[in-house]
Amino acid sequence: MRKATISRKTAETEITVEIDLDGTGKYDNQTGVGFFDHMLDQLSRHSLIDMTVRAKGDTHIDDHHTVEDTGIALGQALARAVGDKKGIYRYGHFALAMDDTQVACALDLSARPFLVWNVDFPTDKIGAFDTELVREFFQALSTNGGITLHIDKVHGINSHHIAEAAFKSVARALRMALEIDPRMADSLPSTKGAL
Ligand SMILES: [Mn+2]
Repeated sequence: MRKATISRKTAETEITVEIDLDGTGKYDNQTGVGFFDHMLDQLSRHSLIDMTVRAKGDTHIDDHHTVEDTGIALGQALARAVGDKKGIYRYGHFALAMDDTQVACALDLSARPFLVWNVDFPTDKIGAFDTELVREFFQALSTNGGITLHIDKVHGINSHHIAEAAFKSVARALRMALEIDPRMADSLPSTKGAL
């Protein structure tokens, strides 16, 4: 079963993440940060990873710790749930169009964390949400999930669309990478013998 639950508590946040990689995209995400919940819902829906997130953070300061630490917990859950990676496609990519915006993601479930982030936002805020936190989330996800993660904005002029297209492109790329390749059976998609 490719499932995992991670609970993580610090002085700044208390977070529980529960995922099932072989789900249907069911989600129940409550972080106290409305726009971020909307993004996590997209991540679940379009990756088909079932996802329940509960986060209580120091949002009286700002949303930074809550968003970053949710990325850490979600990355740890992904790494645990994917297990030994036998039979998976490993690589995923998706160029996602949303109205004015196109964001492209290419990723490798490599165990070699690396974030390439070529995304700029025309505004500092989406409602009350700081746009710079989108990068913080994907940095934490990459580092803790062991993901080589490249995200490029091809074009786009609306910050809400740019953030949402980033989450959706990563979701679809993750779906591809996590899928079981029927030609790979029990073997590992690497010539090194380990991932
Ligand atoms: Mn939206």
